[in-house]
Amino acid sequence: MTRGVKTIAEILHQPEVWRRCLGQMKDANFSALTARYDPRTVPWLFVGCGTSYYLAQAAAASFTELLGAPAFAVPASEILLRPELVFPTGVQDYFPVLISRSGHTSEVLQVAAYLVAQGREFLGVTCDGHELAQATSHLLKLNLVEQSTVMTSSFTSMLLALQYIAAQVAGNQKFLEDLHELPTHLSALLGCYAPAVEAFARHDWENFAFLGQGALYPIASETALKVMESSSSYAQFFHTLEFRHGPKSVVGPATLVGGLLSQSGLESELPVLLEMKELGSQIYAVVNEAPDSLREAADLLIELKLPVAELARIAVYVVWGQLLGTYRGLEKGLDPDNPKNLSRVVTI
Ligand code: F1P
Repeated sequence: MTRGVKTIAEILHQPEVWRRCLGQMKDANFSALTARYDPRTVPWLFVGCGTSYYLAQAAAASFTELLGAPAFAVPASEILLRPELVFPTGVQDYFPVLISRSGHTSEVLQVAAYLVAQGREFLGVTCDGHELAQATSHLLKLNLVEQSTVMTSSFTSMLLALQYIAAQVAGNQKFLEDLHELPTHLSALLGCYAPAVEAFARHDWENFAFLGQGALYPIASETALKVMESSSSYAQFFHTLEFRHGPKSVVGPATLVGGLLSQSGLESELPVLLEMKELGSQIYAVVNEAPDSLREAADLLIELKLPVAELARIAVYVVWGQLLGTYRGLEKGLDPDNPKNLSRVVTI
């Protein structure tokens, strides 16, 4: 049985998929989106489930950073079960963005129906289309077919597409150029680091904690989810400095602590990771430029050296967690193409 081949192929083919999706975005026109709402002031509300919820969080951070707009992310279930918390009384103007690789997830479709019943416009972001594509005239459907149960290239490609929209609306040409450079850089990085991740995944940790601040927090969340889904391991995720406030009690020789370190926050974030090394855990670090202290301490160091804006790097940060989870699953004798307990779409 050739376990995990589909998932690994989809992870390793991300440079080609990114190139194709970014090319698709070049020809896209989003002026209709901003015809009725000022994109810099309307609160953007990003909605998704599972991986697509973490994508929603990363998109919200990207829209705020690129457009200066208020932007929030909620799991679809919160709108269904606690709408009064999502829409405080008096909040009228917001622009929803519903994200779903399949376009078939029940909770997302129920939110779409809720919005349609209110006569509210929304943007649908999907790969497969299905009912979500039928529910709205504002649609971003990526030219991407992903067969694996777990989301990998769909997560990164939809994230890049949403960052593309924000940068295009903001008129940030440099950021758009940065995004177009990423496929070439990722291809080189995969050649350099994928074998190291595969070797590293042979360690038999009992638990994992992935850390990130700002737009890297949802990337840390998605990294943990990939490890959970693909290797049936227990992984948590925290804002980096939050890890000191209690959760670090789990740290020891059987723990892997992964730090997704920003350059702008490195001075505060790095000491947390080094402290966990002192407490006996192994540490995995993804960073753009590594200081010597990290080079000496890291058990696995992925140094990106990307000559692009910090926000344009975040999709690249998740790739190593996608590989780590998949290779860890294979080491445990599992099949990441058919992850335990999971289905490709959750319908209820
Ligand atoms: C969302 C999702 C995935 C998860 C699994 C089940 O799917 O929860 O995040 O990894 O594949 O579905 P979608 O709404 O983006 O299709």
